[in-house]
Amino acid sequence: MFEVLMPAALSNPLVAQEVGAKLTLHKLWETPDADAALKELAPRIRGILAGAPGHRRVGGEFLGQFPNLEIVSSFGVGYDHIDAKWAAAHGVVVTNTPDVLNEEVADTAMGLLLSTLRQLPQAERYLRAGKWQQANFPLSDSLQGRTMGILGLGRIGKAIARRAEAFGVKIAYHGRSRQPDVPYPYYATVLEMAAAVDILMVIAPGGPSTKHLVDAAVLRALGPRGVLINVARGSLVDEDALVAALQKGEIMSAGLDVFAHEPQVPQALLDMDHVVLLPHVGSASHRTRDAMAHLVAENMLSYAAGKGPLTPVAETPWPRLEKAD
Ligand code: NAP
Ligand code: 8YV
Repeated sequence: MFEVLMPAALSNPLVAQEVGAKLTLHKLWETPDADAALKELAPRIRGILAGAPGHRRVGGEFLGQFPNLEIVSSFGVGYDHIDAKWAAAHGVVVTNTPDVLNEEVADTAMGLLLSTLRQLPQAERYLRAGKWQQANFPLSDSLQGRTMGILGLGRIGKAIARRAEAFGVKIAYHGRSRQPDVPYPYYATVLEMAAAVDILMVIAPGGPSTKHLVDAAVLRALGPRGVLINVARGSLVDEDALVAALQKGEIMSAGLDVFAHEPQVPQALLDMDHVVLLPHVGSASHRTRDAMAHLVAENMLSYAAGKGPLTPVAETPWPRLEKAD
């Protein structure tokens, strides 16, 4: 029997329903004494259903408790909360939920960008406060005539680029390498790209290799008409530097779906009326969250049936690489 552990409840109930219908599923948070239950279950657990960022960190210390662990199936495409290198070194496959959320997150990114530039949330608050009776809402900035630099032109970055092009926005991009089949100008550093654009769209993975890629110097290079949109992870942006740049007018505005210490949002950002702040809702529609949940379950079920995982992450390719002697 393939026994699976769900350490914490996922926001979408489909995962537990679909996995629980076919495999033995242990919901740790429902047990009265989680520590005792963990000790007793640990040797039998072959699969773990993990939550999204903001949920508990799935590091080697946690995973090391399960001597017969084979697969961690995680809800979300970003897996910076999972120690995938530890998993690879211990023969554990990690899966995520790529592609099924591309269009939703790209829609959210464009909505956030338009909201930030055209001040749509502020205009709505103005109307509701009855201020329209006294005067029209002030004129806003515009998306037109702008150039967007995309930090991370991957699956979601490309879906954002397609949309931005349809809005008449020019595109540039930065990643670790130039993509030969991409028509947009490539910049080898974020700093050079920020100096050449007036929208910086952040949609690269989180984790140590991208920590604070957007720092004070990048924000200064983006300039006083510059707008930062972050729909990736809070860790990519130096949040203190961002607050300072906004306070000093070194950039014009920001639209943020993600933060350094979710669900905490710095008071300084909450106090600013010219930024737009969302509670990490990039993929958060019923349709897309159901598609993600289904893929989490399918990864586990396919693996347990001996057919291998559907969407393993890069660090744990499938079939497993042979170890060199
Ligand atoms: P993806 O297809 O893997 O694309 C990631 C892109 O980032 C690639 O183009 C990659 O290009 C670039 N990149 C990776 N490491 C980099 C580095 N160190 N420096 C510069 N660029 C780097 O990923 P995706 O599916 O588009 O998802 C991107 C991220 O979006 C996820 O990891 C997740 O954190 C975030 N996300 C957020 C939400 C939300 O709700 N707000 C929803 C979904 C996803 P190179 O390989 O050339 O560097
Ligand atoms: C998460 C995300 O799934 O996929 C990601 O990387 O950030 C989101 O889609 C969301 O945080 C789930 O709670």
